[in-house]
Amino acid sequence: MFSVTCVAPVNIALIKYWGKRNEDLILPINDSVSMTLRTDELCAETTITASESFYSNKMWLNGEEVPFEENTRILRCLNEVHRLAICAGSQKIPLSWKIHVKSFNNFPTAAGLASSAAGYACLVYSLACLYGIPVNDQLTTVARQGSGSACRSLYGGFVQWHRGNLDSGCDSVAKQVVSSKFWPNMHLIILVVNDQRKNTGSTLGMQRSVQTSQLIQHRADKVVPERVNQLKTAIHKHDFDTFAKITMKDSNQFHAIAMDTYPPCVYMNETSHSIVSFVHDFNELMGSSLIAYTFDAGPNACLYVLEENIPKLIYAINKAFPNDEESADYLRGIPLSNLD
Ligand code: 2P0
Repeated sequence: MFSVTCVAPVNIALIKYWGKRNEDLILPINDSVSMTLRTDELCAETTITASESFYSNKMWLNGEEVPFEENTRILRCLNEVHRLAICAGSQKIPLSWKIHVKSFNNFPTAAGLASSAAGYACLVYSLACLYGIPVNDQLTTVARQGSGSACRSLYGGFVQWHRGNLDSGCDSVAKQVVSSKFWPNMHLIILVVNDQRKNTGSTLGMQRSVQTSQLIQHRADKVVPERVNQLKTAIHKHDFDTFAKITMKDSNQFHAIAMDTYPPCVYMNETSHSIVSFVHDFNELMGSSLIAYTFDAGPNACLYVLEENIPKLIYAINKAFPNDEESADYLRGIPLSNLD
């Protein structure tokens, strides 16, 4: 019997992945860029045991058994890892042995907090460790076939998922832009607006957007390539102001496309929009962009902020959105006037 346990953190996109050109291989229509959180933060933890005595492959997610053999994405990841093990000549354990997978998320599953990214990254990384195959760009193509955004969680720091041009998908890989040490004072604060399962899952939502949005191709062809370059330059220069503006614009454009989808995908709610206004008011009051919001396929706000600005931000959040909803000025439309 062999067993491995690994953790993989969530990544939060700055330039969003939204739309596939190949549903089967999970090939995106545009590049995306994200930041991976640290391994002691929002994480999936997965233990995989392989044994000669197991009769079938099985999987448990947060303690509940979930179908394995019926899940084409899990099967594809397992088959791809087996293929890489054969290519690498690794004979650490026999490929015929069945596996049991136990995975836990330490945060709400499917609430737009990138749970599938951490989950599939962790599954594929654990399989790679189990079968003794290297963690490299090729492995990211396997995680991609579990869940697109998962390929970005195999690396730390800032990561770019290249859409690639080949039909085979072998050039649709994630690569690290810079490690987390490059911008160590970069932090992410998540304001959990709602931790319930989202209405329209990302897979279905982006499928509908590709079919019905008239804006999505313009974004993929004309907007994202330039934005990715500008964002990477801002990261390399530690230019938070530019980083923030690009991040916020890209979140807004992604949600504009979600709304341009028919029927529309409505992920942000009233509180999310209040947070957007709060961030713009805060930045205006401060004289430059000290906070960047970004929203995934859910109402929760992810706020990028440098460490030195966290106390000001927390103070302002508590003032604008006190725990007592009755006195939440911001929700009642009263703008932030000063921070005294
Ligand atoms: C992202 N999202 O770049 C974007 C922003 C949600 C909004 O990647 O169908 O769960 O498994 O490839 O990876 C969510 O999409 O979708 C996502 P599939 P996935 O983070």
